[in-house]
Amino acid sequence: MMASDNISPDEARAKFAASLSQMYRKEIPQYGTLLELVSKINEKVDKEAPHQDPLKRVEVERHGAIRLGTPEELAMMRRLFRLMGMEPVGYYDLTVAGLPVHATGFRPLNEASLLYNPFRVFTSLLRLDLIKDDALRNQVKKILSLRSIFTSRCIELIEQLEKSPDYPQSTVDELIQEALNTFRWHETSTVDIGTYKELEASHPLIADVVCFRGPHINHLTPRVLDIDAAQAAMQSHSLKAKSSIEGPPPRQNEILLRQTSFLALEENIAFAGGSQGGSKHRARFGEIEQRGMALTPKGRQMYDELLDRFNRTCAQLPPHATWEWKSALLRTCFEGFPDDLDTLRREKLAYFRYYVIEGPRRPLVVTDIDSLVQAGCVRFTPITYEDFLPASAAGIFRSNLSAGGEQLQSSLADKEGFEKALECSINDEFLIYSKIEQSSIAACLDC
Ligand code: OOG
Ligand code: NI
Repeated sequence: MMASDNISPDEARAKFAASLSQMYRKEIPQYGTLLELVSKINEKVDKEAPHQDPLKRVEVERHGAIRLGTPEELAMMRRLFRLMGMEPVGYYDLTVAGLPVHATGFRPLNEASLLYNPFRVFTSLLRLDLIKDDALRNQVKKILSLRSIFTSRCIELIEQLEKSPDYPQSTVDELIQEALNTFRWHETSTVDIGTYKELEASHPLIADVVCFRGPHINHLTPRVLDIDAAQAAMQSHSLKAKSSIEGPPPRQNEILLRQTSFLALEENIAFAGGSQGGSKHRARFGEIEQRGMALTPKGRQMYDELLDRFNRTCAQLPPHATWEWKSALLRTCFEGFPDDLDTLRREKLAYFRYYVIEGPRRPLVVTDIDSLVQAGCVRFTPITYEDFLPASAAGIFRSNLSAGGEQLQSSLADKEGFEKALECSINDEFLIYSKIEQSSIAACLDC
């Protein structure tokens, strides 16, 4: 194969994201409606006000989510995603929210790749160790051991591309087509209705992970530049929007991530062993998100504390408390979180990227970046948050699963266990943002 036929992992990721989006649009027409309304809002906001990321990036920006059953499935998924330039970043423990899963986000690491296409996948793994009933756990293990979520050709291609110094377009195209099979929806469960009901009763999430041939993509999320407008638009397009927006309140300078979704569809499924129908499954939904700036550990701690205060106060509100009431409360709780860029920067609450401005004269003695900022020869913009939020993720999970299931009592993070399954370590999100900030500072000082 000639070298000119090679494509890059970034191109592979962009192609894969586009193919997946096309497939999901066919599977879930409401996702198409969501994309259209988001596009219109983004165009309008882009015309009216400047924002952090170029519209070209925002327009293709999506995240998806899958739920895996075994360590082997996770390890192979990691190998597949690596070929598309996506690495695991962040550990999300969802047991705190009563969900028997933990997760990571696969995403590109460097700025150029993020700009090219920031596609990311929230990937959770079932915590078999948390299924207390021995018989049930063994049954789950047995069912999962009988499935293979990747086609054998997909695995062959992964192995071939891992060894090859080349990245031929035709091989990558074939890999993408094979990989799509892993993410598609299967109407027929691999188990009979009795087993399905039993697993659903233990936890609806367990039924969703265990009873199908593969980890159907359960949502694809476009990025919107004004989530409050999008929430209203969803309602006027008869999409059953979740009542509240997860994450921080609206601000002048957006932080982290705000998310909302339309509720999971109730889909008819058929069962193995002859019984066709008889149950509905809720797993697949649509979500939108607005991304703000990445916070430092100090900023993140402040965010977590304020959100915690909001949740505690919310728990005391009467049951008829409306979303308007709660969102006013959320705003009040966050009043103490500075909302101007310079304070956020000086107090080291958020990460920034610094760049040199042509024109103003540099001070004779440059001691640090602040002296350059004060002299007006360096400016800064916030770095976009590229990851997820565990509390928001839990809220999204919960509003899209059928009610029921035993509540877990414990909060048992097991990052080590997750990394063992992954067969590599998870990247630290703070370190990634901090490196981007530091190298931009070094470049400005060096100038
Ligand atoms: C994942 C839910 C979490 C997000 O954006 O935080 C998520 C799932 O339901 O599998 O997608
Ligand atoms: Ni999501």
